[in-house]
Amino acid sequence: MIDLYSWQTSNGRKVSIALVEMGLPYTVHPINIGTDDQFSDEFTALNPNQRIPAIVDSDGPDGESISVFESGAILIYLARKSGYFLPGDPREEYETLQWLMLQMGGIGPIFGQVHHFKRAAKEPVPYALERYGNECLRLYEVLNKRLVDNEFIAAGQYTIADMAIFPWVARYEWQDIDLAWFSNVQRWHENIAERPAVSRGMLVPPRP
Ligand SMILES: N[C@@H](CCC(=O)N[C@@H](CS)C(=O)NCC(=O)O)C(=O)O
Repeated sequence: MIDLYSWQTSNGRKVSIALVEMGLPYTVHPINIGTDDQFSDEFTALNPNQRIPAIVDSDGPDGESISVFESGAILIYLARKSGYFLPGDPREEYETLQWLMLQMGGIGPIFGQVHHFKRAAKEPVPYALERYGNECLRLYEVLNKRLVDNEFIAAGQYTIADMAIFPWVARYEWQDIDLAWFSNVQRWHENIAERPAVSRGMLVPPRP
C-alpha cells in the first residue's frame, strides 16, 4: 500500500494522476499547505524540504518500506513499480525523462513564479511579471512546437512527462494564457483532460 502526502496543487496532482492511471492502491493524507502542515515534524521527517508531495510505499523495491519526495522522482518510482508510462526502450526512456526534467527544472518553477507574482505578491512587481511572464510564454511555445507532429509529449505515447506537465498547463487561466494562442497545446490539453484517471487525480485530496 502507498501512502500519499499531498494537497490539490499542480505538483501534488502529478502524483495523484499517476497513481490513478497506474491503478496503484493508495491512501491519501492531506497536507494543507495553507495551514502550514508541510512544516510539521511528521511531514519534515518524510521530506526535509517541507514541500508536497511525498509518498511512503510499505512494499519498496527490496520489500522494505521506502519514502520518496520530489514529484519527478516519485513519478519515476511509480512508473518503475507499475511498469507503466515510462517506456522500457532506452531511447524512449531518455526522451521521456528529458521532458520530465524540463517540467521539473523549467515549467514548474517558472509557472510557479508567474502564479506568485500575478496572484499572491504583496505588491505588483513589473520586472518580475515581465521576466517570468515572457519565460512562461516561451515555454508554451516550446511545448506548442513539440506537439505539432506529436500527440503526446514524448516517445509517441502517453507517459509520466504528460502527467507532469498537464497540471501546470491546466492552470493556464492563472497565467493569463489563452490556450487558443497555442493550438497544439490546446489540443493536447483537451485530449489529456478527457482521461477519466486525470479528472479523478486532479481532485486528490478532496478539498475540505
Ligand atoms: N520540486 C518540488 C516542488 C514541490 C512544491 O513546491 N510544492 C508546493 C505545492 S505545489 C508546496 O509544497 N508549497 C508549500 C510551501 O511553499 O511552503 C516537487 O516537484 O515535488
